[in-house]
Parts: sequence; C-alpha cells; structure tokens
Amino acid sequence: MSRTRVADAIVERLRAHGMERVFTVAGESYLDVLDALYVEASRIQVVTCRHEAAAANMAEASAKLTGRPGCAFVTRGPGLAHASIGVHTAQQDATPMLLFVGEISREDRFRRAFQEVDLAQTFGDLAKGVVRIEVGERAGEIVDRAFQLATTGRPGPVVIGLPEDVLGEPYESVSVPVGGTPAQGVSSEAIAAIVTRLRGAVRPLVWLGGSGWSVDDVAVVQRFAEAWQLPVVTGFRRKDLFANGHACYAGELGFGTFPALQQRLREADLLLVLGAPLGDVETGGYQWLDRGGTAARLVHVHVDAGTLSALYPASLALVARPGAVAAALFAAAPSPGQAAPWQAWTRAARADQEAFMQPVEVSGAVNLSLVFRQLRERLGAQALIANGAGNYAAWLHRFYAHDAYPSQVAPGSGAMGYAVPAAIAAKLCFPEREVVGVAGDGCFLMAVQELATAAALGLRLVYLVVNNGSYGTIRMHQESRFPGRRMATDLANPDFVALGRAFGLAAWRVEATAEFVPALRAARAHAGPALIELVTSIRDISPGKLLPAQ
Ligand SMILES: Cc1ncc(C[n+]2csc(CCOP(=O)(O)OP(=O)(O)O)c2C)c(N)n1
Ligand SMILES: [Mg+2]
Repeated sequence: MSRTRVADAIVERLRAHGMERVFTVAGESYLDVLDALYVEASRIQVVTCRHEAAAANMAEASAKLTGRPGCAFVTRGPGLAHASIGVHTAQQDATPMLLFVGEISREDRFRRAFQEVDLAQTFGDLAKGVVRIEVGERAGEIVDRAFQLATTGRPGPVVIGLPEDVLGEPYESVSVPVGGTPAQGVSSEAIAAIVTRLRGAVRPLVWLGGSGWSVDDVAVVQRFAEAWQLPVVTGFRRKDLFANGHACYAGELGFGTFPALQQRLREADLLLVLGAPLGDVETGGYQWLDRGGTAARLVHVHVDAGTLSALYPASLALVARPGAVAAALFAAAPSPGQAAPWQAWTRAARADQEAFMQPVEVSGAVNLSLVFRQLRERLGAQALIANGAGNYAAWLHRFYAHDAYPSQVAPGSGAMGYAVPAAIAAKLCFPEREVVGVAGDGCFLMAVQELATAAALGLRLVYLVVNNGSYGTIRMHQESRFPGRRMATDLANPDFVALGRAFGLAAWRVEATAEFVPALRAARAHAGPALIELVTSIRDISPGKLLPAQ
C-alpha cells in the first residue's frame, strides 16, 4: 500500500486497463491529473489537441480501430460541450470510450458556478453512462466501473466527472487486478439450429456489422463464408469486415446501396446477421425490411441481448460474439468441393457488386471514381482510410476496396469533422501503416486546426481534400426538393494548399485526374504530413448523378 493522490489513482487505473495514450485539451479543472500524467509520461502518451471535438473523435477512432477503449480528458462547460460530438458518435457506433471531464468543486455545485454543467442531465442521452468520483477513496473503483460499462453489453461512451477538489486528495492505493473479459459460450444446440436453417435455405445472405470485431473474428468469418459459399454484405461504414475483392463479397448496406442489393435483401430467404444492429441507415430508413415479414427469415447474432429483436423480431436470436458463432459454423461446413445449392445466387450477388465498383463518367476534370481506385492500387490493402461525412464519402466507399481489417475508420453517426482527427488517431495506433484521411471542403474545415497536431507530432500521413465549393450533400437534397433554390450551401473556400503549408504540411493541388498519381507519389514520399486538394465539379454530385448546369 502506498500513499498517492486521487489523480494518480485514475492514471494508475488507465495503465492497469492497458491504455497507452490519452487525448486532451488541457483545463485548470484537472491540473492534478495532468500532473499525474506528467509522472507517467514515459508510459502513457498525452496527445495535445487543438479542439475537444477532435480529442473526443480521436479517442473514438482509436477504440474503433483497436477494439480497446479510447480515452479523452477535457475541461467542464465549454470543453465538454465541444467534446460531445465524439460521445455521440461513440454512442451511435457502439464504440467503447471514456470521456473524463474536469468539474467544478463539489462545494460549489448548484450555485451556477463558472462553467458548471450537470453531467448526468447533459449526457443522459448522449452517453451510455455517467459516473462521478464523489468520494476520493473510490476513484479506482469508479474508473474500473467506467471501463466495465463502456466495454460490456452494447459498448458505448462513458463520461467520468472529476470534481476539481477531489483530485488532489490523498489516496490509499491498493493493487486491484483488472477483471477478465466475460466469457460467452456458444451452445452446440444454437449452432445446430443455425446449421439447420442454412441447410434449408435457397437464397441465404450473411450480413456483418457493428463493433467489437477482432482481426481473428474477421478472418474466421471469411473462412466460414468461403466454406459455405455464402454471399456477404457489410453494414454502413463497416466495409472492412469482409475482403471487398473476395468472390463472396456482395456490397455495403447504407446510403447509396445499389437497387439490386436492396432487392436481394428483400428476396433472401435467410438473413444471417452477425453483429449488425439492423439500424436506420443500413435498412434504408427501415424500408428495405418490414418488421412482420422479416422475422421468419432472420437469424440475429449480437453480443447485446438488448439489441436482439429490438427493431426486427428474429425467429432465431442468439447472444454471442459473432466471431465465435462464425468459427463454430465454419467447423460445421459442408465438405470442400461440394457445390452449394445457392451457388448461382452468390455469383449473381458478386457480379452486381463488381459492376457497381466499375468507374463512372464525370463532367468535371477530376474523376473521383478513378482517383479512389488508383489510391487503392497504389496504397495496397494495409493502409488505413479515415473519412467524415459528405457526398465525397459515397465516392470513396464505392470505389475504394477494403481488403484488410482494420482498414477503415469512419463515423456511422455521419459526423462531419471526423477525418482529420481520426487519421491522426489511426497513425498513432498503427505507426507502421500508411494512413489517408479523406474529407470534403466542408468536412475538412470543421477540424482543420488539428493539422497543427499532426505537424507537431510529425506524423507521416496524407489528407485528401475534395473541394467542390459546396456542402454538396445538402445541395443535392436541395436540388431534388427545391430545384434551383440553393441556400446556405455555397462555400467560399481558403486556398487549401496555402493553408496546408501554413500548418507545416507539404501540399499539392490536383485539377485533373492525371495529376493525382504523381501528387500521391510525392505526398507519400514526404517525411511528414501532406495534403492533396482535389478540385472537383459540384455538378458531379454523386457517382452517376449530374446536377443541372446553372
Ligand atoms: C457536424 C455536422 N454538421 C452538419 C451535417 C449535415 N451535413 C451532412 S453532409 C454535409 C455537407 C458536407 O460537405 P463536404 O464535406 O464539403 O462534402 P460534400 O458533400 O460536398 O462532398 C452537411 C452540412 C453533418 N452531417 N455533420
Ligand atoms: Mg463539398
């Protein structure tokens, strides 16, 4: 037993839970924690961010990529308000995350003290849980509880309030082990029931999604699909859960899902859903599946009982890790060489997906379908690609093939401003991998200040900024609902190349498709962060769709 501060106990628990890095914007409300981090600086990296939204997004992106919780520290009032977007994304995407918030002193509560915010009320809906260290001697227990809450069931963000006055209090530290991951068995009866359903199917479809996948899980799912020759689709922004170049891969469910795949979803007589929550975006706003007609053909596997049958009743629902189920189904696979009865169905699904990935014609000088295909060819499968929200992402997701896990980090929440911080987090988590952050002109400027963070850390990564001079997504919706009446979507942009250079990045502008590969070559060769602006035409609003000339 040794005497330390509450702040030291918090940092000690971070280490005990294997945290190697925290993302921060400093605040006077948690000076003791900063000092405790100073003591542990050789073991926990403290990333100094320029905006709390970015700190929270980096923590969320880290967790998404590694499967381990991401941690951010911010101050009360303004700091937590900024950070809330990362909490929202973690909640939407079921990402385990801890947001530590330095708070006002306990004695000043309910006085409308400077920057006072009630965390429980504010994050009541945004976060999975809110806890507070009210009693100094329980600090270790509370941090452990926050980790447990963030990582179990449906994972999510937990906010931990740190009253300023508690952090410097003495703390009797005792050595407490971290609890093991709860074991989840898969019963042989449950597997037998799924096998029976598979054997009886004519048009089966495997649907992968959600969080909590490991590299091994993804590998075993591929072996399972191969052995059974099943067509596989992935959920919104989870394209890297299955090798996109594989003969079983049939496409992504989300915005821009091609009509043939929507139809396939309706026609499938067995939907084997592994980890996907069957949410709004990946069901076409709950339109592609109807509640009544889906149950009989739905087999749903998810780690969280509360997710199963929540939106779509399933005739067979199983609380289990999808990877464990896939492993058991692989073991029960038909003998090799035996053609599956649904072989033609699988081939047709694959052919549709291959056709969908073919480049399209555009009206402008930069063709994003070719750019993203060339990007993939040059980078290879191991690169990590980050993006935020905007129509540029529709081009990226359609024409960039993910063939390794993890290789994608994106917000299912559709939050703009994600790509710049997420790319930084990706590079910190996987320093040996190449990282590319892709953003629209709108999305990019919502987090541009983090170029300073990338430059300060000397990170070797490349940003692609798709400049169409518009909040293009919204413009597209405007043109379809109120043709010719555009409002609040034209953007007056800075010179992105000059902007990048001002932050210390190497930067290039690409105004024709042929200029992209040379610019990419130069950017990848640069020994620090680099930026490529892609000047596109707003008329090429989405793949295969042209806005009228005005
Ligand atoms: C934080 C946030 N604010 C607003 C929106 C609404 N929104 C969705 S896409 C979009 C425009 C994105 O613009 P840009 O990054 O330039 O991409 P583009 O659609 O032009 O390719 C907006 C404003 C959002 N999703 N997130
Ligand atoms: Mg734009």
